[in-house]
Amino acid sequence: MKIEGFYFITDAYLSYAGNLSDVRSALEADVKIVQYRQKHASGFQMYKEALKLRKICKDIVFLINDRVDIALAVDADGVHLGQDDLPLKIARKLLGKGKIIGISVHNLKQAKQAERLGADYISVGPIFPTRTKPNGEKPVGLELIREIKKQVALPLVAIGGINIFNAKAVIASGADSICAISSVVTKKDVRKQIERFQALFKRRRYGIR
Ligand code: TZP
Ligand code: MG
Repeated sequence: MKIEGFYFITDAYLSYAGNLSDVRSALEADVKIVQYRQKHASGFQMYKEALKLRKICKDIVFLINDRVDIALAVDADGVHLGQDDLPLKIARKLLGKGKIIGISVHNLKQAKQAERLGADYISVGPIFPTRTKPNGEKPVGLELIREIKKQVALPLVAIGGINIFNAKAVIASGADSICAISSVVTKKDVRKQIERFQALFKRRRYGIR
């Protein structure tokens, strides 16, 4: 698959305007991939919200974080898995070949393994320190993006501590896509924030530094 530009992830706790409004703004900013991420809700609540988001994300890629069951229930386009979620092989068995599986990696070894096991894309992070995922891994830095891009052919989404000021360096390191949560959803004008990131990708597309 091809991933380029801003990758949107929901965060109902950090959000100023709420998930539904944020996803609408992301669509207005021409985002082509949205991930519903909700770590603290019941299956019922997740199902109801994911169903709503699936409906408004009908023309773009809509993924569910962690939960293969919710992805199947709302006919999402796939899932995004962490290293401690269901094994990729099992998720693939449950979802079938037609669905997208993305996986979070924190080092080169995991990136190579993701490719070997048939992931559709990888996310690499946290690139920089972040408070959004407090118990997450240590920051991996830009060097890991360059290293992985040299050795792994999968589309790469960079995540973690990315804001409009450091995003240019992340893109220059070879990231196909970037995700920023707190620097986007905490703001009043989510669309405008995302458009600033999108503009950086447009510049790269046209070879402007
Ligand atoms: N995975 C790695 S870092 C992270 C996730 C979900 C959080 C990113 O949030 P922020 O606010 O953009 O640093
Ligand atoms: Mg996970």
